Amino acid sequence: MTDTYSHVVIIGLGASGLGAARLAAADGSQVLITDRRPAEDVLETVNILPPGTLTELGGHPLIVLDNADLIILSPGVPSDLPLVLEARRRGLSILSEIEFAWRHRPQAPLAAVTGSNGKSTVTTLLAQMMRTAGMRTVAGGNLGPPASEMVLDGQWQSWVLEISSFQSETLVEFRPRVGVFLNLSQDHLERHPNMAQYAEAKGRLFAHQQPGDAAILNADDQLVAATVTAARKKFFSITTEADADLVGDQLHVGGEHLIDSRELRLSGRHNIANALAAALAAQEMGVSLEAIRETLRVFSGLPHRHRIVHEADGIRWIDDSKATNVGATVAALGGYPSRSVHLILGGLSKGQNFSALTESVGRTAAMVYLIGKDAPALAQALEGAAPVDDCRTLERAVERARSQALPGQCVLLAPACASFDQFDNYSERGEAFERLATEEASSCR
Ligand code: UMA
Ligand code: ADP
Repeated sequence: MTDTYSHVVIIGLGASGLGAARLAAADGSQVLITDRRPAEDVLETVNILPPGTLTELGGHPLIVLDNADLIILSPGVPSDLPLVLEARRRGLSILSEIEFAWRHRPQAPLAAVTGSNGKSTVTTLLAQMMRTAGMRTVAGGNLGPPASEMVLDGQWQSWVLEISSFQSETLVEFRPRVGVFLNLSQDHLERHPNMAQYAEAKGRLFAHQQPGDAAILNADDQLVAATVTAARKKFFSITTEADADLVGDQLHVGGEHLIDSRELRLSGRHNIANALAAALAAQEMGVSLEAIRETLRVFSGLPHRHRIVHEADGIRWIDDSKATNVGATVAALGGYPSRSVHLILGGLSKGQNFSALTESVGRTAAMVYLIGKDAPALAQALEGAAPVDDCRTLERAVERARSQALPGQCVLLAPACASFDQFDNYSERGEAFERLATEEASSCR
């Protein structure tokens, strides 16, 4: 039975805040929602709030806490926000939106997926495996829809949630039956003060698991493998023997043959790791090996994650716009021959140190084209590793790559950066890339 609260204050009027407001209103709570943005910027969302919802916009005055008995945080709200610090000082209950939602369905079988990269892919793949096995399963969380909207929808038996570090940072009792930790590389250091705290935020997902639960961990990532949890640990690896592993081209789970990697529709070695992680998690959720295999034979991945979007004159154009951190770009470059990639990099660094790019860019890049605000930091990190052309815009980068690329090579957008300096989001950046690649190619014929 969910705790009921009389006065709920929600911080942040985005997708999660709106979902939480609807769910709290359905519980019968009086809801107040506060956003730092002024009314004119959030009017559209205000208009679809449940009737009777109070709003405090254009800032977060402490007075909103006066009658509150629960504070719900949107993921984008940092836990050192003065309003949150004051709520803590007053001893008020504080929950993240994801935990607020989970507390409405704590008994429903839940798999939760975290890591720096591959979360959306594995969340979607795992949910698809469960559906192939006949389960009524929904997927959401960080990849959307917000968990609160999933609870309101209610037409399901089991769920798979993608959990970001922003969401796990403040988890209190959240307990997935199966937790998956894919990998850890630098990301979101604009929010987490250092790697240790970023890792700790991710690790909280496993903190309340019990021995009957399972933690699916990457044996190839030391920090991930050492995750502290009371759950049974199951390991996956693409380099060594593990509960799910790769021997030659063959994927195995629990000592049984699963599939030949050449049968997978997903490409890249990082996606073999994702397939193994999803397979282990699916088994723990009660999915048969046959249903896992069947799903792996048809699942072709999500848009903007290392997908070929155009091929002309012997040159492949690959959109990996979702490679918004160094780890994803290094993974993307994993399978390419020496000096064969025309690589487009740049955007907002999010506090990352780019030196980890040097080895793989040096090995695979024929040329690097830089775009966006943090191009100077990238140019500095890559000095001497590969020839660099500062193009500033994606348009110019595509034009330059088109003129330099040779048959047999590829043009890869895997920017290692966020897109917000020049685009609304990574999807818009990926769509622009595909459009420019196609237009450029046809106008040059
Ligand atoms: N806001 C405040 N005060 C603050 C900070 C933010 O009022 O101090 C307000 C903003 O003005 C804005 C609202 O909060 O109106 C935005 O809230 P939010 O940033 O939490 O975003 P949502 O729209 O609720 O979307 C969130 C996730 N966003 C973030 O974590 C930044 C979405 O993930 C997620 O899909 C959605 O919840 C549903 O669960 C996006 C994301 O970029 C895709 N995630 C990051 C990532 O994947 O790397 C973590
Ligand atoms: P997330 O939800 O964690 O951002 P996505 O599945 O959306 O993960 O993929 C984000 C980026 O990471 C894409 O560029 C994708 O090609 C890359 N990627 C996917 N899986 C992995 C992995 N296991 N290791 C490293 N990079 C990966």
